[in-house]
Amino acid sequence: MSESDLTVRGFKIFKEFLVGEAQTQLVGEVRKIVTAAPMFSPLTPYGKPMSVQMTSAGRLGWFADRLGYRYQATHPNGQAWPEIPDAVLQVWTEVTGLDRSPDCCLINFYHPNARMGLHQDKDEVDFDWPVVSISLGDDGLFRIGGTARKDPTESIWLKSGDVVVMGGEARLAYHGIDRIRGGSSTLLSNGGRLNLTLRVVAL
Ligand code: MD3
Ligand code: FE
Repeated sequence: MSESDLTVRGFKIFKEFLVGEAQTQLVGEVRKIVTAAPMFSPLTPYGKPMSVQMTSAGRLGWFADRLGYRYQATHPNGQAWPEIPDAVLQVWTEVTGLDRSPDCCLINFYHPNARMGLHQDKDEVDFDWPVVSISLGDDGLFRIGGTARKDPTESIWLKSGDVVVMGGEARLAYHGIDRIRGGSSTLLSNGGRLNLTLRVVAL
């Protein structure tokens, strides 16, 4: 880790891990994935669409409808998800040092008015594997709590190119995105924030 990196409650934050051309390259990879596997807004169990749009790459993708949250091997259009791009796998390897590749690269897109409520990621089989998040585009206000919903939270702005590793105790921490700072980045021509989340899902 470098001078500007920080650890907040077990969240390892690599500030601007990706700069310049590396960010542009990842956006290009995301565009290819979205062409093959279009973004959709999953339904919450209450039947209301989430404000975040998403799609996935990898062996398993995340999906939600009235039946609940789950990983599945196909996009809602019935096709297999695209492969996780090598440039994305390279980030995973560099920040985790693991031999095992992630099963899922969830791609979340936030319009400036989108948000993601405080939640835990518990749909995976083994919480010993870390989760890696890559932020691209507009700044997002990331809220981090503890392992109980009532635990106090603190907020940090994630910027384009920041990479976060959630391992150990942080793996089951409550977290969410409260706000997007629209117009804070020119990386995405139509604005907004992309987040790539890499996870080992199953054995
Ligand atoms: C902390 N996404 O997709 S990434 C999600 O920016 C999600 O799109 C947010 O929370 C986003 O589930 C936050 C950071 C993140 C991802 C996974 C985590 C934080 C996490 C898993 C455990 C603890
Ligand atoms: Fe999450």
